[in-house]
Amino acid sequence: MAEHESLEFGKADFVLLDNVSMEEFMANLKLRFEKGRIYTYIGEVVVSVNPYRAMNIYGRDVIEQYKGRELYERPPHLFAIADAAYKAMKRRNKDTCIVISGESGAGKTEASKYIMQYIAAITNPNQRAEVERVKNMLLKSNCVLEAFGNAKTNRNDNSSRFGKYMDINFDFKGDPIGGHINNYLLEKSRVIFQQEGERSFHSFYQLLRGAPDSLLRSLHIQKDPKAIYIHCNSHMNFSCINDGADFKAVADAMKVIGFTGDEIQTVYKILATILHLGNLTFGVDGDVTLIENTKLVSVLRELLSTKEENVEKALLYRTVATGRDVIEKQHTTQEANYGRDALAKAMYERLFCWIVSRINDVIEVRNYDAKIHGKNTVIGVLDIYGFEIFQNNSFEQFCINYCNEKLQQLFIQLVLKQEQEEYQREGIPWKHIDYFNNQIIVDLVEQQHKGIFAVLDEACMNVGKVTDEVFLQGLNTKLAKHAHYTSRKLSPTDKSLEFDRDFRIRHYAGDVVYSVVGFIDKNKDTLFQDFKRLLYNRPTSQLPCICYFWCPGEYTPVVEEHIVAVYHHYSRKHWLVYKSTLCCSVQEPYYVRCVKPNDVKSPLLFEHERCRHQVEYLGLLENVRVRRAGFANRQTYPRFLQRYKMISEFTWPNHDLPSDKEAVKRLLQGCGFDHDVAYGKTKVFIRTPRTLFSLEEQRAEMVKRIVLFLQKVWRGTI
Ligand code: AD9
Ligand code: MG
Repeated sequence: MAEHESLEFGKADFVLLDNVSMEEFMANLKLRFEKGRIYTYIGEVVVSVNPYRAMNIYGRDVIEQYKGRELYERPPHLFAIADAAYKAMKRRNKDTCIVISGESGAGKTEASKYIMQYIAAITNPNQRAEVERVKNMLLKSNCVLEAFGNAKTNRNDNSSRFGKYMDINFDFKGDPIGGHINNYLLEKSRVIFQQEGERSFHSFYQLLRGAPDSLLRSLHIQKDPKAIYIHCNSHMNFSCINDGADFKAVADAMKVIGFTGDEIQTVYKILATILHLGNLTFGVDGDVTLIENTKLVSVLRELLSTKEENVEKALLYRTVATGRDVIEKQHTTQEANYGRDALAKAMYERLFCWIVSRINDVIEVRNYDAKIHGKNTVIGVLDIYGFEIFQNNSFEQFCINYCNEKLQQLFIQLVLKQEQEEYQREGIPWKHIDYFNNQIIVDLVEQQHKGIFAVLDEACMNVGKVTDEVFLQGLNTKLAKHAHYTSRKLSPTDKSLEFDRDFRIRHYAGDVVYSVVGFIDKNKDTLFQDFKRLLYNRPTSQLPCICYFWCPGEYTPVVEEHIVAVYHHYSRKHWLVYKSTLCCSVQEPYYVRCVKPNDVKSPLLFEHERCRHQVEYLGLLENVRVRRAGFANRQTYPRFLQRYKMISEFTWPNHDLPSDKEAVKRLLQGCGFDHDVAYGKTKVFIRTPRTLFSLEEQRAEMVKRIVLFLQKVWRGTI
């Protein structure tokens, strides 16, 4: 527990509060925020409040203060948690991960970057060139990922629109030797549409604002273009975002990472292609659908290095199978519009995945020996998009908020549930601490047969025309009695449900009204095969990377569209399953819980109600209660003895007591720590970290004495 700080700054660990009540918790959080102390512990969990101003607490000098120190030795900081995760990995030779959560704009991405900077700064004391290279790549990759995966939303000017799990691999010395980035579910609909006040991905504006005139000319883009996809001009300029400078920084970062000049040019071409696609309009002549602005077709042909007629054909026709025949069917204008937008979204998504895979190529653990023989341990850093509520919430918010439910479930399982269950199992006297378990909401979404995803998937698998309304009816039938679900139909008098298309989920973090419009379409995520053919076939497109966008196995010349659809929602589900199993079973998680102090990005404003709500739904008070009544550390008796037996004459070199448990008791009584521990059936539980720290110190002292003694024996001076 961090006790060293002056009380003027409040309690550095919520566990030290005189009374664990919401009032005291909030008073402490507020006091610390106002005094510029943005981090506070709950044991080993860091609670962070977004300062919305540059803090002078991340420099080299501060890093030095945290390096190798115990958590409670220094004021609370992200660096301390990063160090703890790093130490735990090294000491126990075990994978660890740092899970960062909080709503949109609470400071997760910034936290993840500081954590990575810290790890980069404290490792590789010998300046090995390969390790330096890996570190540099890991740090540089953030800038590229943010350019292509972040956007301004109404909640956050630099909002992550994808989930990111970054693994850093370490060799036996504890130096980073590689890494891997998993990206999850990019919000690609943003490519074609943004809500009022929001922007598309930064990359588009960076190109328009930062690219030299010659480049823009070659892409057939004017400086202030009318680009429908990014409803240009009105949203180009945000004082807090410097697109022009960022363009250069991202290009430099890409070069450092190893993107070739050709590849970078291709990236620009794809961005330009997408902007041009957005301006493409369709009309009809009799019953023939045609492209109205034909000049754009030749621009697209040039940018995609393909044939003009191929572009036109892919935009206006689709190949379908009818029985044994394969025919080319003309799109209606509506279908053509749909196809164009789907192509733009798919291209951007593939571009993003390709960029991530190129980064992975260079940061992957290279050294064969390190991979096969060496002890290779991992620290993972999970930074996803935070819980969000907008004026209009659709499928994207639904997926993002579900993802946050899963993360909360993970926290509950590990911090609140298993912890308490272990005390009970071990026979430690324990009064159960109650908390809200959001499993019920997770089930609402993912339960087999009657969860929202099940109903949605069933609707999408239906070959006939199933509309969003029919899907909503399905939900109403299956979920009518669910406490966390309702809809306009089920609650006709409810004022928050304005339209027939609305349904509402009572999330752990608040009520969200979703509009069902577009759910089926977005879940199906259909992309006409003809576009894949256009871009995949090497003779058709000559661009260096675009052919990798669609690998050969991913489409067969004529597949019924719903097969493609199945592929997509399976991928949607898999990533969530992967994430939760990953963090749950293999690794030991450390938590950073981010709080957003206000909705106006002010460094001064601590909106009490807003913060209280977050503290409540994050379960922080319950976390303090469990932590306070609980124990900081636990170890099995044999393991405890193995490490500390040398500090007691009763156990060194071996004990003759009836059991290891008795021996541990004797040892701890001898050290005067008996009052701070509890003896379970198989494990000893240590209440405060200070006790453990003191045991470690005594052990280190003893090791020193033993070494000295042995040296004397060897030299024959004894
Ligand atoms: V989202 O779910 O991706 O929309 P995040 O990631 O939680 O969200 P982010 O880290 O992007 O939020 O923080 C939002 C903004 O708050 C940043 O752009 C900074 O302007 C500001 N911020 C956050 N943390 C810090 C900090 N430690 N110091 C200074 C900060 N400013
Ligand atoms: Mg973020």
